[in-house]
Amino acid sequence: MPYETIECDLKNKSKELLERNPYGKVPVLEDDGAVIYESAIIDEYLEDKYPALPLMSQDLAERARARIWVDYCNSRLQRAGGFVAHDYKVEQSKAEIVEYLRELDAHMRGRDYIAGAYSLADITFIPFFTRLDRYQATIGDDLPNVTAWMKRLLDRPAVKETL
Ligand SMILES: N[C@@H](CCC(=O)N[C@@H](CS)C(=O)NCC(=O)O)C(=O)O
Repeated sequence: MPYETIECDLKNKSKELLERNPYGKVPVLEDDGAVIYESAIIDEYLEDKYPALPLMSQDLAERARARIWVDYCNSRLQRAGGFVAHDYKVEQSKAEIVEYLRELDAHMRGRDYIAGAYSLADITFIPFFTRLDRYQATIGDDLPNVTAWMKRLLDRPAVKETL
């Protein structure tokens, strides 16, 4: 690290992007000749590459719990958010987002982070929290535990630097 950032025009995808990611999506990480896509897999790659700064527990069950929440974020919350952002099944997807946020609020009661210590699972939710407008989502007084968690994440110095 640090890595050079290259912006991509997703409405006019470049040959460079399509050659690196057959899904034609960002992010893509290119590192020492390795090309890696899918954000959860990029996260795991960086976790493996930089063990001095661990963002996954050594405890196997806690690692599995963290991965379950990564999957929850990507296959539910972000999926529904993506539908809203792309004007597809908007009302149904907004209702799903409300339901997921309620579930998360119940889970976050009494917790600082989603799966034990701060981990890749918490990090996975940050892009959703920073794009609430895009997903037509609101996180208000009815979701006190998610509100507190979101603030806790967005207040972290390393996260602030990226906003
Ligand atoms: N599952 C993928 C989703 C990536 C994704 O949907 N990226 C959006 C931008 S936030 C994108 O590239 N959209 C362009 C498209 O779908 O054509 C990941 O986590 O990396």
